[in-house]
Amino acid sequence: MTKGEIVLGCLAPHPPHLVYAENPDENEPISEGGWEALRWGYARLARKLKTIDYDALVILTPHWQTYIGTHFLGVDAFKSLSVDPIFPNLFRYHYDLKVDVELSEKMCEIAGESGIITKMMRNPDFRVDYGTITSCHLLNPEWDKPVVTVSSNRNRHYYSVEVMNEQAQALGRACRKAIEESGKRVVLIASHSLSHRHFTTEAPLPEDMSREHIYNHSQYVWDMKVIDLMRNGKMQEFIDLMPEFTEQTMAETEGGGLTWMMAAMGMPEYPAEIYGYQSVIGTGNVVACWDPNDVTREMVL
Ligand code: 2X7
Ligand code: FE2
Repeated sequence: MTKGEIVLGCLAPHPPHLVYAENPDENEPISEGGWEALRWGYARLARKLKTIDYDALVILTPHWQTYIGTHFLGVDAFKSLSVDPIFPNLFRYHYDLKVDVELSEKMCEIAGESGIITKMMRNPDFRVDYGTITSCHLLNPEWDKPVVTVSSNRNRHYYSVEVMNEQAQALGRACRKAIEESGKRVVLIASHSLSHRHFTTEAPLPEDMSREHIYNHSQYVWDMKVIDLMRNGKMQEFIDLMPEFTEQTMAETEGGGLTWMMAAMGMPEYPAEIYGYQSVIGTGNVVACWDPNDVTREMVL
């Protein structure tokens, strides 16, 4: 069997606002648009994905939180209505997705063998989290590839960002080994924002762009610092700075997505492709990807 590989890694933020702004058939509320810098960036990355041959999307999301170990989706398909608990006014999405259970089981098995506490999630009525739905919708609106969602273990809350950072790297290395043994070509997704201070009140019209801005300047400066590290292929340095960045900006990196993805990809030293940066209700969001292929890697922004 040919060795499997990670063919792309995407940092894909999941504010449900971005799906709302697109007005896809699957989502009930109707908008007048908004957050174009992110949506146009996402559309360009989605076009790149169409040019890549891959078997499955594997996503780690901070909105599936597990307190004992890391869980993996373990049912062939999920179909339901996802209503965002905080923004039901803008996200009521009818999803219908397929899962690569074979790959999911392999990752669960190898992670378990490496000492990580794991569990397959076999409940057919499980409600898939909106991080998975939003990032996957924006990267692949056709939903024509199977997905594996990996939960976010709450190491950061039980212990510290430092412990999260170590555990997520161990999980990343285990997932890479599982992907290689599976023989599959896989796209990884770290589903989250960067700095994460929210507004405390919402604009009457959620898509009123005259009200959208980063929460404060220090959050912005931190976001630019870490994007600069991405651009310059200094991901080990970013992972080393993760505790400071995450604590000072309340960053959604706390769920482990980026740390997991970078460890799985062997801490890239090549530049990330940057597709767009914008705030959503004050949080900082970048759409970026790491393309291990020197021939197809581009300077986007
Ligand atoms: O989950 C989110 C998020 N990460 C960022 C912004 C807005 C809403 O939800
Ligand atoms: Fe989030």
